Amino acid sequence: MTGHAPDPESRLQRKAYYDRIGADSMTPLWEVLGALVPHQPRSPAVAHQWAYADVRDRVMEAGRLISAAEAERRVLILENPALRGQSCITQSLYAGLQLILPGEVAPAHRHTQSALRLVLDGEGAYTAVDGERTTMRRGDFIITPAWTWHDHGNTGNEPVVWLDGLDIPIVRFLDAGFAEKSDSDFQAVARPEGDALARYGSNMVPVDFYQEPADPTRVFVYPWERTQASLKAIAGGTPDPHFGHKQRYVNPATGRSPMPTMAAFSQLIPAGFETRPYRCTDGTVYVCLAGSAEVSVEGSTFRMAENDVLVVPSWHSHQFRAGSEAIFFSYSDRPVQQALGLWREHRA
Ligand code: 1HN
Repeated sequence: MTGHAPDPESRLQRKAYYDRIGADSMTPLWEVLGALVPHQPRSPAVAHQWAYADVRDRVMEAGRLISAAEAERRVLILENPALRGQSCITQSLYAGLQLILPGEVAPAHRHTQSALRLVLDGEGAYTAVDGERTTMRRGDFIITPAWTWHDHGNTGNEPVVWLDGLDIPIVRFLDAGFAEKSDSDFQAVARPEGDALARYGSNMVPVDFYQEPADPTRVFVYPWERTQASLKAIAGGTPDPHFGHKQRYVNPATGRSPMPTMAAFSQLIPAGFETRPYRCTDGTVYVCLAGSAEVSVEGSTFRMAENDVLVVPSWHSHQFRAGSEAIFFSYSDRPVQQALGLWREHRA
């Protein structure tokens, strides 16, 4: 941290000392202090785009190599190029592309990791969460809160692909992971499709229903139809200079994020609109759902088309420029940072 380098004699003495204390599992703070407490976030992750046109074939190839049942989940993990081997897209988030073919089931299990899905491609799949099935349609944002039973199936006649977002690295960091498999491949259907949305997602909740702030929402599907209608309706107004028209998904019973560890957002960038540079401490995974846009991240430009995925690491300044009107989904660890009083943003 001091500007001057030690003389060779001191270096040798210190090195020998470090070796001696190393034998007692100790190490000097002063050699690492700057890296431990940086002036501002210095994420080891890099900005990176996965163009769906390029990766779709790779995903389909997996469908010829292994069944969903054998794989348990047939997923290609999107690994940050700077964090290879760690199964993560940022230091705190996991992302993957999951494929389910006609007639397949991904068997029921549950785990303490929370999951979100964004449906990208194909029709005819369903997912079941704690006894209720929902048909997966493109653009639907679906959640699987921690420790809820979930299984997926495809009763249609085309492959279905969605993006999985999980808080795996957070749970791993805390060494708090539990998981179990169900005895049967799929859960018994306990309630008709649409039940949760009717009970908890229609501006009302059951009369005696109250939740704690960290409780996940009982609404487990946020249909694209509703998201799109909301964004289109507000797009007539003045866009925010940094976001265009940006909404956050909430647990309607609390106003908090749908799950305690991950926030999700949907935003419409009007045609021809350019957002001002923005950065925040939550590294964010963006997916282009409609239209196309250029996103510049710290000087690199990514041309985003439908179903493309882009990761923007913590404190990386980014800016959108939409040719045609574009809609982006995104998710991040923001609720964790906010709960801990760590979250910051900067609007240039
Ligand atoms: C999982 O349960 C799913 O249920 C997807 O679809 C990806 C990655 C790691 C651990 C569990 C799913 C997963 C996962």
